[in-house]
Amino acid sequence: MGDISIWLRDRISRRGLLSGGLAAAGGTTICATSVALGQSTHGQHKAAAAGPPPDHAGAHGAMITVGEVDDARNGFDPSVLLTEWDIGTVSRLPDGRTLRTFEVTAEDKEIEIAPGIMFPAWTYNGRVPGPSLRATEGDHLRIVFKNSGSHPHSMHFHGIHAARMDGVPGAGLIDPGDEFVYEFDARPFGCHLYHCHALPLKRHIHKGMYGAFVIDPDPARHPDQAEIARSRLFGTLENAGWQEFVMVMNAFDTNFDNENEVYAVNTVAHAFMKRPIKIVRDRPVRIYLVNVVEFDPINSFHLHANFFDYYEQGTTLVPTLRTVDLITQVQAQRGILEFTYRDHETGLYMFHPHQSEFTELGWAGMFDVVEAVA
Ligand SMILES: [Cu+2]
Repeated sequence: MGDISIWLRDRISRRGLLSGGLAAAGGTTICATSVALGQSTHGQHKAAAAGPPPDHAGAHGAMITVGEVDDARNGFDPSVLLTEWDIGTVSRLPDGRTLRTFEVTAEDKEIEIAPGIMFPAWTYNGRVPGPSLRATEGDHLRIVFKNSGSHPHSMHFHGIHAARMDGVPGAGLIDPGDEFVYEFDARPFGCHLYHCHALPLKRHIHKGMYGAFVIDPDPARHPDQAEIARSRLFGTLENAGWQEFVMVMNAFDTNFDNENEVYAVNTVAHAFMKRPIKIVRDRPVRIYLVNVVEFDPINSFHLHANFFDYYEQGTTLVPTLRTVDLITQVQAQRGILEFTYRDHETGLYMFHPHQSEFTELGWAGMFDVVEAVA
């Protein structure tokens, strides 16, 4: 038995898949192939479409899922989710302020998280993660939440709001068929999240009820750092210069043993290994990173061949960490990463957590740094 087979046997054994989960896994395997990179830095590993590679040893990023997830059936594509923001419906209040209204519906939905592996999710708007809500500091927000699911649910926002808007039992937790309107001002600016707060909490979160909630700084409120604030403000010219991506690090316990079997960014295992994220070399990159992984106490993000600045929770306009290539996040921790590949060669650059197990079970991706996007 080769190294990979031994690894796979041990993994299946430890995760308890043999006691029932393997059937749920639909026969899908995570198996060793040389990734079809075709890049000079990986030139010693010839591209292979499927099957065992001639050499198991040292194939960088070699262990990925085989086959394709049906994005159309899921109704969402992890690559599209990277840049898809829900900015709501905008109108004006009598006092001149912006009113931003979002509509979110909870529904049960079976989704495919890795080729052939179905997961009975609870979703916001039929997708996991839920819509990436984006507002501007000082907006008045109205989130019209309908529960079309089979269990009581809520939306608990990480932000500043009244107790009665907290989305916990007795304050916005609603039964199937009911509706609730959460209403509060968008503050503080930053990279936040929302999630269901029904009990048992770990089950409701892990079933897929979470999403990014980004509040852009209002440049007028930050005169000393107005230019930086404008670069963060969605829709400005300064913001358009950036390549922004929202990444929600999540995981799935497919056999309900309180351990995860599949890890990802934006739900689908190894999606960005198979479809690397295009980055134009000369334009800066900003990532809104949110960790919602249940059952594992910590997650992380490591960028290859580069370093980044980090804004913890996104609530400052100066970095809280400078020149790092790894950050760690517990559940609900989040932040903004900023970096550039301006001085690099073009090519494929990996990103992944530095928990190697997560990487092998689906959470890894590639940036494809190019001169220009065709
Ligand atoms: Cu829920």
